[in-house]
Amino acid sequence: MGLIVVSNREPYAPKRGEAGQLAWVPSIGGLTAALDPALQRSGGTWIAWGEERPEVGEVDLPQGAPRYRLKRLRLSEAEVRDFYYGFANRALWPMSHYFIGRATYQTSTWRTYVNVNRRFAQAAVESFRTGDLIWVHDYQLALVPRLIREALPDARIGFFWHIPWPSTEVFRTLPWDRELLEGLLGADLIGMHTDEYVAHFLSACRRVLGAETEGNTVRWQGRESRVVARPIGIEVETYEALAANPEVEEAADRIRRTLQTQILLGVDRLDYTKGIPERLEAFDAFLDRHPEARRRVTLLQIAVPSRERVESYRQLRAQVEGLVGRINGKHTRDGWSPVQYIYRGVPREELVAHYRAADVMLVTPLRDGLNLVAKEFVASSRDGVLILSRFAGAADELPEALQVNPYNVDGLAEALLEALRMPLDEKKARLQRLRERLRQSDLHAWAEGFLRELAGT
Ligand code: ADQ
Repeated sequence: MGLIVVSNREPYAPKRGEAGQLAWVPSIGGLTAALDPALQRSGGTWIAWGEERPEVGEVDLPQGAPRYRLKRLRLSEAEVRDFYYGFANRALWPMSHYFIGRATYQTSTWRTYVNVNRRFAQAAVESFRTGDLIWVHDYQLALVPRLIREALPDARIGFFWHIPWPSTEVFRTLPWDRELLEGLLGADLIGMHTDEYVAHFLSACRRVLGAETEGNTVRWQGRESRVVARPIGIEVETYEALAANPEVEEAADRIRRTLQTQILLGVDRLDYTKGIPERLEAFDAFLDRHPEARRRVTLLQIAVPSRERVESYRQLRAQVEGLVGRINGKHTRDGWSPVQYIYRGVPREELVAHYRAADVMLVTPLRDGLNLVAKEFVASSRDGVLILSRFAGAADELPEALQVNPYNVDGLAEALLEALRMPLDEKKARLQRLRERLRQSDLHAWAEGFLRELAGT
């Protein structure tokens, strides 16, 4: 039994070596880490947007010891603009994160979304052999399950929705609410990160479609789909091993020696859902209220550039840079600056060195499907404290974190004080309990568990 994975992003990206040869390098991110081993075991096909040039249509991976085929769909400039930036990232992304004020619903981008989803579905149908499992990922491809189902009525199709599923009142603002639900209900098994998202989804099926639901099952047009909460994990052992690596430890020491203060850390894609301006404001309020903390604490914010073609992301970048400048201008004393800002993606070793060096990790999204950074910190830290937004899906699984409301600047400033004053024993005990829970369901268990459930449905 083979596996067909359908996702927007490709698992390996082509890189030209100095001699002009083409190397396929695994993409960083949970999906490649989770599904590449599964595909290597079972064989099959991964279908994705071939974002990186050159225009290679198909390639067998991994290079040198191929186990499965990557089919790379070429999208035109207009398709990328309307399907990816337009509909997925200007309509579905803000709506699902409760930012309806930022959502733009346009018929033209919706049409392109439908057409591009059709192309992904067609590629999956062409690759399918009887008995294969099909696993489709995320909000860019919500229509794909139904489009495949029309061609392959008996195929086993799974879908994972990686972002929040909002309350029905918000979801219904989408002019194509029915179409989206019907697209997803082409799947036999639909996974989300939390029970709350599942409950919202079931409610949308009832209220928007008038579908019948019983427990976690939706009945619609003579078919049944099961909707389950299965939060994604991380590769706990990989992070633990990296954290214990002497070179990473040395890098962490260097970060501490350079700053010479306690370290608060933020690591995020630069996205308006991640609450970075609110975090900076809270740190500013904290320094106003506790002048004794000056020179003793630094906020290190690492932000990865993201979706820069979308205007609101460019505005956010300017806003964050303005805030960093204002706070540093206001509080800087004797060679100490309160905020250090890094605007780039960093290699995993460097990321773990930062997790390891941090006294307090600030994960304070306004809304987040799950949030892997929180889990990566827990697996890497020795005695740090995690401050976690109650609006991150991961909050359900991480109750020993200091949970905060990221909109409450005063509350966030208080949590900072509590974290910085927490006794060592308590910090270690909390981390220990958090880490035990992470170990119970790591990334590979997540992927295997979902596929097993899909095969059994
Ligand atoms: P994202 O919104 O991208 O994911 P997150 O879960 O935090 O959010 O994953 C980000 C990943 O990027 C982490 O693995 C992190 O290590 C990495 N990263 C962040 N900043 C970095 C930097 N400066 N340099 C290098 N790497 C960096 C979406 C949803 C989430 C959900 C995941 C998985 O929005 O809610 O948890 O998918 O389902």
